Amino acid sequence: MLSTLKQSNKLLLNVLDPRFCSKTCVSRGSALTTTYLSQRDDRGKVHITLSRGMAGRSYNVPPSDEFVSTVTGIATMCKLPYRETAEGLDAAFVGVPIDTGTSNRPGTRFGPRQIRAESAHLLPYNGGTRAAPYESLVVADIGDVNVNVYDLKDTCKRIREAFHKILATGCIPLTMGGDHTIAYPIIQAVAAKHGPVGLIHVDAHADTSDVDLGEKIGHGTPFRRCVEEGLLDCKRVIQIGLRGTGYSPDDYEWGRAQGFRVVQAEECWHKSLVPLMAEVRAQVGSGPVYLSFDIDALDPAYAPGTGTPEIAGLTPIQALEIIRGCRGLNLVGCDLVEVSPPYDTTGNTALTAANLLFEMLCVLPKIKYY
Ligand SMILES: [Mn+2]
Repeated sequence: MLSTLKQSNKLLLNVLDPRFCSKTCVSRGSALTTTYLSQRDDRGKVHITLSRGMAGRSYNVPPSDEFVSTVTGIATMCKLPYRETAEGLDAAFVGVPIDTGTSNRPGTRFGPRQIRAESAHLLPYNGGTRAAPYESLVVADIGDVNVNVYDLKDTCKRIREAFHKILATGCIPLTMGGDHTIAYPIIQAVAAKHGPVGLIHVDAHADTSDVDLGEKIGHGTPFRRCVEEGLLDCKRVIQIGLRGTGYSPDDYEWGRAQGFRVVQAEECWHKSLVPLMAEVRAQVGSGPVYLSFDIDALDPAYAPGTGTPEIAGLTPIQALEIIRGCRGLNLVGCDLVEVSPPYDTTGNTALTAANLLFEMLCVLPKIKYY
């Protein structure tokens, strides 16, 4: 049984369920109409989803915990609807649950699941920037790429093919890793659509090694592969947060020799990164740009749940300054990688990742701000 209840500005919630029958809701602007769709399953249980219509389009809005408990429901990203494909979406959250490219601690195959679980706490509006992403773009969670946990090269092929399909619909992917290997096949698909892209790469590590143990594919090599294949517009590549021990004093010089701007963590200490991001926006310009954010860019005090932590990293405030500083850029895709839940029993690393992914959504092109 399916029923849709709709009034112009005032909404009567589902009358089929006694929990909701006395509630009413007023939408936040006269241009908006909000529709609650209630569906009763075989056991008589009622399920509520919400969509918001504006200017002839229907938007997906996470259910308000004014009516629906935070802890209920299948754990999709931000409690958005699940969709089988990216068709009809402006942006989509997608998981790539692998850790087979990891050099040290494993566990990032569980990243997307825990990020989704912790994201239940996120509400629809950005209180800091006044962004209203769900009044601007049609967004959903499209699930995970069906990776092959026994074969990393086959996994890369599966990721590339999945992202070709996502990008062909015009949808912007917001990817939950997974280890950083995934950036290589994703950027292959992104560059196939957009040509060589700019890159804002936030990380403790350069991830530009040539080989590890003779292997070309791994989480330490994705951006070397991208450069070799001409997928990056190297004069529009910025790496931020690099630090820690290396193989030689010249570890970051390979990237600089390609034309990258490399901003080591020491240049970020004790500072707001707002001025840096003004320079980044000038360097990136109006061309297509991809944002790849490794959670290990943050200090392990804030994000211990990751495979290759390095001390003295960025703060969550600086992470917000970087992402919010991307507003106005022509972002064509974003990822948040390297969350390894087994190393953080508090869930804070995944909670931080969920927030950063929401912030990425809030700076995509065409987002409305109040
Ligand atoms: Mn990385």
